Amino acid sequence: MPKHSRKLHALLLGVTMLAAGCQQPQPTNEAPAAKESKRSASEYLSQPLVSDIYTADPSAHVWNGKVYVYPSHDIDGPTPEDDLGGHFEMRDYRILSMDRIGGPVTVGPVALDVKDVPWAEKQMWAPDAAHKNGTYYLYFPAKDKEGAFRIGVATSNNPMGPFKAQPQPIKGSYSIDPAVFTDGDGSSYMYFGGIWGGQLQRNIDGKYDPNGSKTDLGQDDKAALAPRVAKMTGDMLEFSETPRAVQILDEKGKPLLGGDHDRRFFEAAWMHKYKGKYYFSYSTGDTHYLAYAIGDSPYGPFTYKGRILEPVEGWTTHHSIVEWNNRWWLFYADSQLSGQTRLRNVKVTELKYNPDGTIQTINPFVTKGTKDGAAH
Ligand code: FUB
Repeated sequence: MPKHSRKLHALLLGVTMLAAGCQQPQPTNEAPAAKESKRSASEYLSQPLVSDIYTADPSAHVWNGKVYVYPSHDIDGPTPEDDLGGHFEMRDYRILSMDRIGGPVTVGPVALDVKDVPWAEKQMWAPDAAHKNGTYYLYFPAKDKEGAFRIGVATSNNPMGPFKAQPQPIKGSYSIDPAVFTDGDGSSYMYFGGIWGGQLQRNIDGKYDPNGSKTDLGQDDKAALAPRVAKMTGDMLEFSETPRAVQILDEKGKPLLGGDHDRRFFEAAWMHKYKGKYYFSYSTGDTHYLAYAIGDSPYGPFTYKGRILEPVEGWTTHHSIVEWNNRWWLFYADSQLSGQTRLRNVKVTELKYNPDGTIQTINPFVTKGTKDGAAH
């Protein structure tokens, strides 16, 4: 980018973030502008929540009136990009907090480092968190010493950490992207799984097969690989049952097929409840949509309803949905700050429902008639 347009880009970014009430970009040794996005800041629907570290996969929660975001902490590593996500080499977690959406964002110190997780070797991917009886639980996937993804849990009495990891991963856990949902009756459920680099296809019967397929089942005309759900034990540290398959059905009640890349589950599960219905949402991975399906029970089945977010800049798309101040918010991520798939930044925008409970699809870029959903 020529020098003058780089300056204009920085100016626009600052102005837009100020307008949104967000933190201004800070100079940093972690976020070099090695490659910048080709778009100007004003073309994006919303602006990065923080720019002094790279963040992705935002799992947001509202606790005691404050908003906490549990993201992946992206770093620039040496591994070349591949289809299995080897270039996502994250080694720790840092948590974000804000008193209000659109307000200043605090970036916490390291909350959990891979070196302090006895069973984990590398790749601290998308985490989530839960809160019960004064204890905060951080759930995270990481590769163990055999190269298999497992899901671990760490606890703290502070939502920002530091967290102390349990010595072993959750028994019976595998694959990636845990999302823990607590229902109105106090029962908690973990949704998880991801195909390709997320290894769901290498854990068909819950046992890791290092020689399994690299991508999916390779059966386009059969039911797609299903994400998993398991009820948590009362102490939130284990599964109380063998994980079950989460069925996502089409409008005729048939499971979505493996070849239906525009709609089938890939990774990044999230669950929220709206007007008594359960909304299971997820990424379609190689087609880059955030999609959702609605059901009557936390176990499903869920019927596919449509898209929440059109493709963002960057390969991955991952999100969470929370209610704050009587409105609903979509936390998501793109690659605006770096222009690189592996160095992402989290964002937030408002999510709206139609009267029939369907979700209005969001375009992450500004077109005529759209504006920054976070600027309130
Ligand atoms: O951030 C690493 C992986 O990329 C996550 O676990 C996936 O959901 C995708 O965002």
